[in-house]
Amino acid sequence: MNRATFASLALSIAAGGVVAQSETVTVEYDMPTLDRWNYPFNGSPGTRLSASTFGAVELDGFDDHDAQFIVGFETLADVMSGLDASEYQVLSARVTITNSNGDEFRYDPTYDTHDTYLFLDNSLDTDDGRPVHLWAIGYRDEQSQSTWGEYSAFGGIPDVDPTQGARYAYAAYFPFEGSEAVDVSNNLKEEFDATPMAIAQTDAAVPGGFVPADSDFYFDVDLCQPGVRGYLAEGLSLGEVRFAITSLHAANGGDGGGTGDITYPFWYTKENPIAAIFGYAPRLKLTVRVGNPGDFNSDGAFDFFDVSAFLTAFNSGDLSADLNGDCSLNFFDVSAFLTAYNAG
Ligand SMILES: [Ca+2]
Ligand SMILES: [Ca+2]
Ligand SMILES: [Ca+2]
Ligand SMILES: [Ca+2]
Repeated sequence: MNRATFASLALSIAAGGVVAQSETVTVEYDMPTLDRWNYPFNGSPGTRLSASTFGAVELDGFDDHDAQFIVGFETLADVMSGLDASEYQVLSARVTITNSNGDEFRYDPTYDTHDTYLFLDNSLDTDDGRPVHLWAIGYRDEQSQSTWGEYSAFGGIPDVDPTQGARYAYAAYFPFEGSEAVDVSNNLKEEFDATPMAIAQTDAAVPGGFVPADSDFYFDVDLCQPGVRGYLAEGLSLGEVRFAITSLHAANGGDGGGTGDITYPFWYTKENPIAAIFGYAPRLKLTVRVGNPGDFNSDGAFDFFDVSAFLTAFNSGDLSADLNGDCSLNFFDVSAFLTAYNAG
């Protein structure tokens, strides 16, 4: 965002409480401002050199999604914070992470339903490997994004000792638009399926095959899942966008305890010196239209070119024209555009 535009945005907010024009901003961060291994038995949550994800499958007293990885990206310096969530229309978002361990876990690019985890030997799984999920974050016990961070305590009083249902910040999804964030940490015990906002994809392995070390996995956020755009908008309004990453690879060996070979991934954190050198830390690329979408081409003026750009996007099925956020294009979007345009 150039300084002049930023100043005029600020002026228009001061004047009327709403931004009377828009700016389309792409941010690209090669490192998070927050990352932590969100695991109950972890004395150094924010400073580990890697964060594993695995599941405590069939273990009472532990969350199914036992070892979670939390990443956050501060956007304050690039995207104006503090606006109403409706003033942020996220157009695309990609999170990328890189595994540090080689040939220990298998790649699965598709969702596995909860019933496929019923036996630890994976005998009910129809495709080898387990997917890695990207989720929103929900908070319990009065915690929030504003109070809970990289070095905060793991959690409070568990539902079942020693740690089940205790984590302050949990992987979450929104079953329908307008829903509260629902904890997915125990979706096996509670026998439900939840759709993540993305499943990790990589070009470095074939589905079912072992993954070599230092492979990039990217999550292209599905902005059409209920609640996802609202969640990202709220993060941008707070000045930081956060995600939870989980997988339900069985917790054999290493961090996960027990015997046997490690079969789950480890992800580089920003604290890892190798990650800093080679660019393996969690990354985010996000494009958002900030402000009044009536200024559809984000040039600061409301004129014929906005109408034309909107109609072109609308007619080509481009979801940037989906102004009411329901992922379909129809009369309601035209109406929302005209309302926004006339307010400009
Ligand atoms: Ca699968
Ligand atoms: Ca599978
Ligand atoms: Ca314009
Ligand atoms: Ca729509």
